[in-house]
Amino acid sequence: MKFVKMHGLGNDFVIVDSSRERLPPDPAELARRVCHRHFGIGADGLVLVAPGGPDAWHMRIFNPDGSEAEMCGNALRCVARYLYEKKLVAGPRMTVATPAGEMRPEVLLKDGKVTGVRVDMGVPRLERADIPMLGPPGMVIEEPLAVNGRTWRVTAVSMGNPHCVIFLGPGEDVALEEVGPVLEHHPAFPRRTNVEFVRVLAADRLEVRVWERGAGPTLACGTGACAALVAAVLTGRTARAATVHLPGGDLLVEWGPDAHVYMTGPAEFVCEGTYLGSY
Ligand code: ZDP
Repeated sequence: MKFVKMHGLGNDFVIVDSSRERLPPDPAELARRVCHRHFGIGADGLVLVAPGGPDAWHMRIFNPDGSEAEMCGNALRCVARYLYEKKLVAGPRMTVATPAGEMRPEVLLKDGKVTGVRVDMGVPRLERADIPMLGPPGMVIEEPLAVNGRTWRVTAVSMGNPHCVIFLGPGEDVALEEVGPVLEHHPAFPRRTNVEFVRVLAADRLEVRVWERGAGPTLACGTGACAALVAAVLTGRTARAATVHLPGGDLLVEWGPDAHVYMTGPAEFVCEGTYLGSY
């Protein structure tokens, strides 16, 4: 199986053109094996791409635990650069269909060189049932949720995939490895959830740490950065555009007047090769 490995701010992916490889109908086991850091290639996700029309591709993403995610921001930037540099699309603008809907990435160029990728991530969904989260209808804004004897105030945002955003006060800290998995599996989230701990540094700067559903702590999460900005705007903490500092680097996130969220950041190639393991 031929693959390309890429990363966006250290959130790394194995990308496979599923129209050219014979893959199992259920890629869960393949994802678990390929993503494994010691027994596989090592990645935060397995991304399958396939052509779906002129300058339109499909993308599916599987977490290291084998579960399928509806959306993935960092992988979208990687896929856009991959399609552009491998000349699988005609130009820098393209459409990539995900289980969460059609996304529109644009490869940014300067003097013919790729400097980054900007993605129209679509309109965030805020209705509780759309997260999905259990409870009465309405938005989930700083709602108390008890975990391990401590009450967190959670704001729930769907960027196609579920996010639970928690703001940390100055000096307040959290043991991500302890709280992350409990929130990920909290019964309030029937499809589990990604978890973001957010510190507001300024009206245009956020610091975000992510516990990803099906993956654990990662160096960056594109949809998580978008969810954090949306939650910060909803709670009056920031303006509609902010730089989001993640452990792996920075993303620019803008919640446009058209209600779409735009994410801009890097996408880098690591290597390409042939996976020789079994699956
Ligand atoms: O929703 C999920 O299950 C996530 N683990 C998918 C991956 C999200 C990602 N980190 C991103 O950048 O949006 C890749």
